[in-house]
Amino acid sequence: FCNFFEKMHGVGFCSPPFQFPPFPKQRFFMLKHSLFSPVFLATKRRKSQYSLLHSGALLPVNTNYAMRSSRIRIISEGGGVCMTEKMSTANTFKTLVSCVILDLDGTLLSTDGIVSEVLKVFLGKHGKQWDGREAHKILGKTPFEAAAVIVEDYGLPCSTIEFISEITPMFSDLWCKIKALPGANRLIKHLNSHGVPMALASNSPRESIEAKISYHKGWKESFAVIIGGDEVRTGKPSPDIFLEVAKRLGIEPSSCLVIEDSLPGVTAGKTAGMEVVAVPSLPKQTHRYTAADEVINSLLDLQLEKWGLPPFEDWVESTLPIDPWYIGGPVIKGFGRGSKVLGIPTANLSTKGYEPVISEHPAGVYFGWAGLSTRGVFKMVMNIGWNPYFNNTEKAIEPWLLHEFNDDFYGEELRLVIVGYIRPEANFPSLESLIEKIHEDGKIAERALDLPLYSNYKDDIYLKGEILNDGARSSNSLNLI
Ligand code: ADP
Ligand code: RBF
Ligand code: MG
Repeated sequence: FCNFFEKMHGVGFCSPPFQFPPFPKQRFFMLKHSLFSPVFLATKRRKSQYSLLHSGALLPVNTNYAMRSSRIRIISEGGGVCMTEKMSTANTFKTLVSCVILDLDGTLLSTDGIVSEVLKVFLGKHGKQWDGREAHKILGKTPFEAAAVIVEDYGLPCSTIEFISEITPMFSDLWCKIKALPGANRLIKHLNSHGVPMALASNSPRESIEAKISYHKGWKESFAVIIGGDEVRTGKPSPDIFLEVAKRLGIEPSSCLVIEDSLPGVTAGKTAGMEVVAVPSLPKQTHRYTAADEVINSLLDLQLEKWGLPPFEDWVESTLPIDPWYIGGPVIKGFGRGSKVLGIPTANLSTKGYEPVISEHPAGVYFGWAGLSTRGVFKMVMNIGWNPYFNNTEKAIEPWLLHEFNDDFYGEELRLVIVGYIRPEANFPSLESLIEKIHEDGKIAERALDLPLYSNYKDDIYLKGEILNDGARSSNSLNLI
């Protein structure tokens, strides 16, 4: 059992300040409590009274913890399973799972861009214009349902079947271009290396799934089960696909964790009785996902230990190393908000020509090195996104150079190499709390950039080199992680 706990949570029991001898002679219980997520370890003292020993995350000290709260429950006793009579009915804690079921389009693959590309061309031929705002209407639907929506909304002079037969070859030609979303390869490799069973459950036909994943090394072999929309009676939001996956894996639905980007997918997972993490693929949609057990911003933010799965071990001092990417150009005027409102100046770059690079990276706080042609190389922390506190309409980059300058440098060439990730973009209850958080981000970046892992990039020739015609050097590396 000790080994089990250690394996599941990647932590040693007795590491200070959690010294708690004598360990081996005790019987252990794994407990879950809504206040101390996710899991902690206890020994039984008397009837219904436990001593907390160690948590995977937050537990402050080894306190005596009586089973006074109705929200505490025993998940596992000595490796077996036992539930207390006081187990809460409130859905405030997360359940331990033993497998992960992944959706494909929009969850592992960045399919949205291809969909827009095809619809732009097709609708253009018919004198219509694809309106990106329609995207949410087709998200997560079966190909037939999605096609029917478009035929109807655009009043196309063809049947849904005719429409499908025209656009299917257009899609097939582009499948080789679909990139893995940031964090997708990292997740697959991690679960693989820990022997956690994985399945793929998509509304796409089985044949399209196979074709799409064939361009991604190691994916097909990673899934114990793959099920397409054409292999069950009804697609998502019906639970059929997920229930069939659970059956074939031989795992109870309640022990399955579904990861989904679309609303129909979330509904399907919940109806199947599974735990569901939503990773919305369209911006500003979080509020629609209330049915999910958790909503995260991107796969980079997935905390597997919350579900009793082995945690990622690649975070270094509150930062996640990413494959570096590059962006640059002359500094332009922004909203004039940075220094005036926040006291934190951010040197804005034009997003023109960089839209694909920017859309590829999830909204969030990143850091790296900034080169200014005549001034040198400086540490930098930045935000990518819509600044929820100010609710911008365009996704933008806001780099704050961690250095005091005596004057402005508008018009100067700024080059950035982005090497790590800190956190998702968030909203804040007050301006003060936003400012405080940005300063905290600055400190994290400042410290991390001294680690050899990140400091080596300070000498990257891109930061000091000649001005290239197109500014950006390489953009697609994040999805390698
Ligand atoms: P804007 O909205 O025009 O970007 P800001 O108030 O955000 O205005 O200020 C950004 C400008 O301040 C930059 O373009 C740059 O010229 C200057 N600046 C001075 N110090 C810094 C710094 N440490 N980081 C970023 N920009 C700085
Ligand atoms: N704005 C937000 O609304 N939410 C954030 O989480 C957020 N994080 C930031 C982190 C850093 C390191 C920086 C430099 C800025 C961040 N901002 C955030 C953006 C801030 O709102 C922006 O710089 C101003 O709006 C200036 O235009
Ligand atoms: Mg600015």
